[in-house]
Amino acid sequence: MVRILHTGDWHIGQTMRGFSREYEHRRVFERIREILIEREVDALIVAGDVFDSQNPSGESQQLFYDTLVRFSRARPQMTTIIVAGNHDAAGRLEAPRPLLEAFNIRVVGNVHRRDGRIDSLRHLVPITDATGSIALHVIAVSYPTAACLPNLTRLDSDGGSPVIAGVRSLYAELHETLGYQINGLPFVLTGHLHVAGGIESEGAERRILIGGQHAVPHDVFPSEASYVALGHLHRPQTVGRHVVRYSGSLIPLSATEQSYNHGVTLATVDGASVTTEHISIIHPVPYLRLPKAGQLQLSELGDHLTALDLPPDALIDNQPFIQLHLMREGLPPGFREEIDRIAEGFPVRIVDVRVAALPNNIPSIAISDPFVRLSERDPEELFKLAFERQFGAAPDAAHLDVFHRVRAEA
Ligand SMILES: [Mn+2]
Repeated sequence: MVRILHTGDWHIGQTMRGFSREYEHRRVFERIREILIEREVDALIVAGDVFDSQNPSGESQQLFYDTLVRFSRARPQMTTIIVAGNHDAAGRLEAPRPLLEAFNIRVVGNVHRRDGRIDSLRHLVPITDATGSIALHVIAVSYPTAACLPNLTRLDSDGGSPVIAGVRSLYAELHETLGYQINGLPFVLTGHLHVAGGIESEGAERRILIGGQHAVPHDVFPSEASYVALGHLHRPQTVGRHVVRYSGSLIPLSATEQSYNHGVTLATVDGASVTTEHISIIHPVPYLRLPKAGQLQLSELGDHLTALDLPPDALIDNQPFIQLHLMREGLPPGFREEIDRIAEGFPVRIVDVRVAALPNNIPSIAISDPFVRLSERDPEELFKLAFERQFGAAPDAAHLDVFHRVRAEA
């Protein structure tokens, strides 16, 4: 039996309206360290987007390596697998490989090819169980850039997307080439990409483009895989099969993620049987909606902040994040500055401001409102206006969901 802890989309170094997330990262990493011990984890998979930026700061890199050492000391026998996401710089992540391998940490930043053939052993990571014998393999695959995919012109063009065909061929090639080394043992795949909910997303007519990338159907992963550990989408979810799963992000990285049940996934592989469990991780800092429902007038903001009754001497790291919902009526131009002025005396961090929707019948007048600058508008409201103008009806929940995902990636 092998216990795998699957996480991803850490986005170390991320800031929200200029506020550092380091304190939250340290807290959730400490929780993961406890889980590694409590659940006697054999393998830790970090499925991409370790850092928020291709050029992470010294502080971000220090937090990352400090965390890896702490995890490694907590479970010395554990193997750690890290793959690069689209936010990571492949070469930078792979640079300390010799040092990391001394800690039983394997990093795959890229798909490595020699003379067009995949360097498959770079992607193969054997995992030992509690008895010390190899019980499973991880085939580690990073975010598939165009350069990672096989020569697309060689692929059969059956009218489908060449990117989907390329990703399918990449996983098939790895599975095929490594068959001998896997030697009948279970194997787990990793991936950092957008996997669509079902097979219907394939085919030219329903091809989905998200953030400039193709969504691939879940059947691009060989069905023999015991588990597929995915990164990229921040909501924890299974896709198509219960063993194809996004663990989701650890903390809300945008207002949209505020309601997500953040956490990690524990996958237990025992021969042919695979069970998965989502382990929730409590957000170390409250993220509050103000007011709890509806909207408030700007003039009421001070009273609402007073009513929160927060300890006035709270350090910045412990101050709650606030999403503010404001009524449109009577909102002065430059109201953002006014919000900051009111909030200044309170131990809060206002990171998201939303202004109530306009009445549906006057979108064209509202668009030309000279008193509200574009930067002061709520992107969701602008999307709704544009959608209604184009289609004559309000967007439904699925449209808004896609919009927020694209926005989060932009
Ligand atoms: Mn990503």
